[in-house]
Amino acid sequence: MSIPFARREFLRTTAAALVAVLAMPLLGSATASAQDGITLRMSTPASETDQRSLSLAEQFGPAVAGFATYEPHYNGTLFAQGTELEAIATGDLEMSIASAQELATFFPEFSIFTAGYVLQDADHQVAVFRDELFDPFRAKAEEELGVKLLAPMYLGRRHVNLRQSVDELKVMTPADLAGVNLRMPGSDAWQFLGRALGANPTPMAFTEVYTALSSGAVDGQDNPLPTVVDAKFYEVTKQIALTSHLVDWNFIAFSKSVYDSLPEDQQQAITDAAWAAADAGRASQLQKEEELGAFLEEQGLTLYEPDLAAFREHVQNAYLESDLAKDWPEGLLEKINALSK
Ligand code: KDO
Repeated sequence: MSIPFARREFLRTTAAALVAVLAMPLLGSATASAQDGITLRMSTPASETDQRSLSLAEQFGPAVAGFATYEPHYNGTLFAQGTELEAIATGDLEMSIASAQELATFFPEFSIFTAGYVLQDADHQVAVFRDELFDPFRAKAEEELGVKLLAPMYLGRRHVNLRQSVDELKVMTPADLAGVNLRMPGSDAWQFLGRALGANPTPMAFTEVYTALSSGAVDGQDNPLPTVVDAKFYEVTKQIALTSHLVDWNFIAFSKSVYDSLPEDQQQAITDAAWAAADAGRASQLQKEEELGAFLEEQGLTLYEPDLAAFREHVQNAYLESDLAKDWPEGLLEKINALSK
């Protein structure tokens, strides 16, 4: 798969601009605060009650408070979903909760981390992130985009969440999703996953999904249970087919030029704080995933397990036969698989 022209052109000009930015003293990219500290603006489409937002606010913010002000912006109000990495690269933003799908729009090989049924669970994500196999990915994001990937955040097991009741449509195999208008986030990697599931994917920003579900503009969406609850999608849907098609993750993404401008002890504090937030967020998200099935059933939704073997086979074949897989480094899938316990 080739990089879309606009992204390619962006990377070419950004690489040149980065050299210039990195050579400059820090002027206003991380906005200087009154006491000479820096302000770290974090933009995310997630709400302030999302577990990743909460763990950053509770762990990261206080841990860096001695030298920086953590300033989160939720619900895509500062930068729209999918534009945050570009904003960090150009010096307009300091932090985001970035997805592998967004990184794949710049570096196609990241799509291996967006493929259905590859990452097995939260521990597997951490093992992959810490393994040397991840080093070239980290380096590419830093060197070519000016974005440091500090720590992996657990988003959770994505399932298919539909407006139709199970009497109208029961999803046991990918064939049952034929013609289903499934909202997926708006990038190629996400759209591919929607098609691999057997659905008809519609690109749409996260912040528009509730309205689209309630008006019937889409039949459904896919997200982990804690997101279905946090975004109140349960108010406008009737069922969840527990496909677990993607154990999804994000990265705490941080401006390399800001990071490099800080003394070593502050750099270390930032990295430690990011891991503390990621670890706390992972634990609470896992706990919510355990608990929320019962809550959703109380809200009147039907939750059930489809034919997982049929989904796994269909999704894995779609990836292996795709152009996406051509960009995956030789032997990497096997290395990722070997890290799963
Ligand atoms: C979504 O748009 O469905 C998604 O779950 C994609 C994730 O990568 C992440 O951006 C998330 O939204 C937002 O943080 C909102 O939870």
